[in-house]
Amino acid sequence: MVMEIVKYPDPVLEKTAEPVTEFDDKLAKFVDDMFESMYEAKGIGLAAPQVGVSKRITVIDLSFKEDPEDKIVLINPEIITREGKQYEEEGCLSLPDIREKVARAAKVTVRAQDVKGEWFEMDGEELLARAFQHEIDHLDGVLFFKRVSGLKRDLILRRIRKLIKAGDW
Ligand code: GNR
Ligand code: NI
Repeated sequence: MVMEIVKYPDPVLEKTAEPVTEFDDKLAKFVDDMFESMYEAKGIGLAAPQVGVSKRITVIDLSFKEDPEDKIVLINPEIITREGKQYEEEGCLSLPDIREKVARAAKVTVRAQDVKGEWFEMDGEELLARAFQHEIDHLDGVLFFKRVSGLKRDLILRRIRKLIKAGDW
């Protein structure tokens, strides 16, 4: 089932999401629905708050191909190591058509649970490292415009306000 993606300034996007404690069929179904919604929206990642669910769940697939091999599910994820720096453009399905360069770690290791509740670790660099950091930020209620300079953030907020006023958001 495709779920609707909520846009800023929906308050769910700025809340700290709750840890997942039940690894049941309902969770597995929700994760499937998250992938379906992400592919439909043509994103490379999606966090549960973006579909209005304040839980620490995110899905990532850099390939767009719906190949089970490329699907990454992170439940209750944490970044355990960060190395280096990168500064590249990001977008967000909850901030349509807004793109800005964001400073991120170049390489990270995440520790997370899978859909069955098993803990695992995974390394990512370049785009995957960006996706890990972007999605985990969503679980902490942080949108990428909070990580750009105050001046750029004000410009983005002004643009969004204008779009909302015009009914184009
Ligand atoms: O589709 C997305 N592209 C993207 C590009 C660079 C860094 C992060 C991302 S994630 C984003 C989808 C999204 O909003 N996930 O929360
Ligand atoms: Ni996003």
